[in-house]
Amino acid sequence: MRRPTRKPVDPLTMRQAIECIDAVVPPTTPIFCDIGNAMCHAIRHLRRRAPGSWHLSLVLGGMGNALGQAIGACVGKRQPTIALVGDGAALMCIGELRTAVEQRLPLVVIIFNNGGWGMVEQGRNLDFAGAGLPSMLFTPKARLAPMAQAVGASALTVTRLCDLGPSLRQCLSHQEPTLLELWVDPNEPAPFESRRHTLTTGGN
Ligand SMILES: Cc1ncc(C[n+]2csc(CCOP(=O)(O)OP(=O)(O)O)c2C)c(N)n1
Ligand SMILES: [Mg+2]
Repeated sequence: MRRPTRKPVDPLTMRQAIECIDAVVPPTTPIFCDIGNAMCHAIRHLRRRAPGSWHLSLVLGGMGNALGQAIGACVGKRQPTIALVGDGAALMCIGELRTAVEQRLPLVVIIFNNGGWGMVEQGRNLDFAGAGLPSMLFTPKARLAPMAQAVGASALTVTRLCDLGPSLRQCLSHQEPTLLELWVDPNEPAPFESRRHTLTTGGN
């Protein structure tokens, strides 16, 4: 007997994920965002944030800052707080989650796992195609949910858009540190054309 052919499921995109986060997370809930492609989508597609609830550190543009900032804010106010972090940035700072576990903070860390340094990979393909630079994708892809569990946090992994809203609500109601790992499309371009224009022309 022939098996019915399954329709392939489209991969979750960062844009879809950010729009869903914006719809589910209350506008006054603080969101701290790291550097990377998810940041570009968040700048463009987070639309419901109340004044003072959206934080992005672009002073030096260093990766790995959002988790520590979200922990600090959460220690101060003890309210549900979100960190948006790429898989590359998460690998730089995931151990800090242990502090949130010890302090029992209502922190939700959302990881956008596209399997590498997506922003740099996109720049490499746009500006240095054929220049022989190595790929910025990770081999193998890292899995962040087990790392969160290893330091005592709860963790969920989501691969489909239809599961994101319910999983995010579950994390927000948990009142203890949770990591929500999203497996997102590694081929989705980030909307950073205007930034690229500024970098290549000096803004002229
Ligand atoms: C400490 C530090 N090292 C390197 C960079 C350069 N950099 C900017 S974005 C980026 C990749 C980010 O990867 P990831 O966190 O996975 O986010 P993605 O772009 O894949 O969404 C790198 C290496 C930086 N901004 N900060
Ligand atoms: Mg990445």
